[in-house]
Amino acid sequence: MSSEINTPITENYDENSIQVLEGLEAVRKRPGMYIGSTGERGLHHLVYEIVDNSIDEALAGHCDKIIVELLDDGVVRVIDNGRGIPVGINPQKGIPTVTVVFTILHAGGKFGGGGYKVSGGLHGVGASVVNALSSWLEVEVRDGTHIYKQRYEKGVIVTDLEVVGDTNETGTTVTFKPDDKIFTDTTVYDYDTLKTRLREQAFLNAGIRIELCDKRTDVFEPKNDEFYYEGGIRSYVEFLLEGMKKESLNSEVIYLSGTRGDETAEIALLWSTAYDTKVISFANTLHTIDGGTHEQGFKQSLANTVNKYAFDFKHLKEGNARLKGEDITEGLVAVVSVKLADAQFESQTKAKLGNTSIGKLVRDIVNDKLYQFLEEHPQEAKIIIDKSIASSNAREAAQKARDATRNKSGIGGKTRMPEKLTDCISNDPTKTEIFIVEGDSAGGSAVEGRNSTYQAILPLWGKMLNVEKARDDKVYGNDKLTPVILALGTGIGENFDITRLRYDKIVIMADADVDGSHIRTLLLTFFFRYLPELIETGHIYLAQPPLYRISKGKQHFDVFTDEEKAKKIEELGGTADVQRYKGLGEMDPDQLWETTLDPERRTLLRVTMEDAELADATFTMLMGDEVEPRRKFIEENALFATDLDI
Ligand code: TSJ
Repeated sequence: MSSEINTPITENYDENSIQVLEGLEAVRKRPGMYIGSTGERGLHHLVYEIVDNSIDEALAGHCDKIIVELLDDGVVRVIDNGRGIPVGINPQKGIPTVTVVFTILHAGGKFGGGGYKVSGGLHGVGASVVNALSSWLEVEVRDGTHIYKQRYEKGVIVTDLEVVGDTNETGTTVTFKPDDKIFTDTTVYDYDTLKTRLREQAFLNAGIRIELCDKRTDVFEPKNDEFYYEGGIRSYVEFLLEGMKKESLNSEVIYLSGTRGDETAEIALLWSTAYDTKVISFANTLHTIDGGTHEQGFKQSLANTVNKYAFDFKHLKEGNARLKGEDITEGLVAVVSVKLADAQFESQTKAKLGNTSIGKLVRDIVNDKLYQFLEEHPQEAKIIIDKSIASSNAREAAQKARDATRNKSGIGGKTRMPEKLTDCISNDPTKTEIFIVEGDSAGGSAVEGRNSTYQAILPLWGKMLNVEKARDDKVYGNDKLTPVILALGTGIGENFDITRLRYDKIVIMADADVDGSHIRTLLLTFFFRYLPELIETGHIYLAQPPLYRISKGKQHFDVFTDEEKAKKIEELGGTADVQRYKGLGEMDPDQLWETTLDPERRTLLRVTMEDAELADATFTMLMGDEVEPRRKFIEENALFATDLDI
């Protein structure tokens, strides 16, 4: 396409008009090529294309407010308070620049030399595409003096750009109606889809105010949201954390940023109590779902920096293994946002960044500034490193458990059973029960007292674990839980297969004292982290051994709490014999059967995911480095235990 300098404007215009029609005709013929799809996604994409232009204006420092309105009849309006799309005649095309923007393919943002430095894959090129795919579109430009207006239908100019009034404001308003001949699936906008995207844009562009307003008269309730985040991606990380319903391990979000040439990178991160990792990355505010050089650079340098710091400051000793990337990223919540002039996107979905120079910038920033942060915040550094070490221990222990419980004899073979298991006779997994019992003596009574047809007994830990000594390695670091996995038959991790579960009910049976409570916490945490399916499918239970036997004459009542005790005594007229049950270990087999094992008389509590999550949080607290909450927990529970000992 050559622009011959000396050709008359009119001739040029005709030539261009033909190109215009051909260009926009191509968009209408193959809309998918320009907006990805003509389904719901494509429909929403039209809004993003338009809003992106206003965001570019904001990034250039000329706009701080963007409003998106959903109107009746599928119409959308986008309003900004920028400088207004230029209305002067474009020297190359001989028509107003605003008309160029809406009628010539790939013209937005980059025209006339006054365009923006930073432009993403599709940024600022989409106005003409949106125009072509709209049954009508109107643009209004306010330049501080006049209000200009132009209307198009299916991309074709139907009115010249004309002055329709005066104003002392500046800005651009675009109103359009997506063509239902193109968007045949649906032309109804989903408020929440737009909300999510616009909020994301507000996080990525700190200080821009973006408002979304549902003005459709047929919607159930008018909706309105405004997004404005002074903290930018720092706020984003806080928002993500809130959504995960987890707590931060760091006192505040760590923020790192840097610029080299026309490339900038910023990173916000913290560690949470979660076990998964949430890292999301953006290039020129486009979500790079498949990551790319920036995200990879971040993860690499994060692992290097934490390791370097850990060795430099003797958290790890010479000869210790390096912390693995996956252990360092456990619980990590991070947003990586880069801006660069010439973004190259790879992969099928065009959602993976390919530029190598930005990867290097990110690495340099993390290596430098995160290290510096760790040096200046030794307490935060210790939290991060302890978390990584705990993750590493847990991962190794899980691997051990997996190896130990792998059914080596293959399909149809007999699975090795743990030595201490006293199994039941039945092998009907819809009727059988296994009681995981604390301590050998309780195990002995349970074996004698049970119904051997369908009740199996597995005693754990001959001698109970001491709360304070039961650190991670005691729980996972050796093979203490292997018998449980072996007995259940399901395997663990990638070998997990619930159809091989050997029991219908898995019952944790522990005393109502501090050690019992610890063992419950520990087993629940174990199930929660490694066998959550068993909780989700309702197979895990807690036995409720009674606390007191209340007798009056020949009548006996077992009660489980102090409140029940008081109530029962009152019912019996204020006087009764009260016998306190000692620990499970001291019950005789008959008592154990009557109170805790017999389905007719016992109370079982089915464990929910919420219960287990709570146990997990308690466990983390107990195992963590913070002495104060642990001491408090032990004290409170010890108090409860002394109460029983009266
Ligand atoms: F997509 C679009 F083109 F339709 C569109 C553009 C839609 C909306 C709602 C806003 C915009 C837009 C464009 N807002 N602000 C601008 N700014 C410019 O186009 C502009 C203004 C002045 C100068 C200059 O160099 O003086 C340069 C530009 C690119």
